[in-house]
Amino acid sequence: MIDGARYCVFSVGVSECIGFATAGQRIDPGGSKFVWRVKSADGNSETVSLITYTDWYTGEPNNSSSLGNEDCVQFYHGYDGKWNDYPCTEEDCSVCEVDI
Ligand SMILES: [Ca+2]
Repeated sequence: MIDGARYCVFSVGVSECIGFATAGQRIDPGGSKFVWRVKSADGNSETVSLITYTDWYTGEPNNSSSLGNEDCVQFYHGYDGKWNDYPCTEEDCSVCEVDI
């Protein structure tokens, strides 16, 4: 059986990804407050915590997309892996946590 987290790591090569979705999400539309929304392993519960450490790329978060509000957080390859806010509706590679 392949679990979702491991599958996303091994099915998509890192070199194919220009950005990685995270669990970060804006909570004040157009503002600068973001939280981590992390689901439990069984998916039945969620932990929400205010993001206090940030690593935004210069000028981010800018909420500037023509596609809609940039309410999700990604690690963006074009920004040396620093953070970018981008539309939650955009497909992206995933950051996964796996047991080792
Ligand atoms: Ca942005």
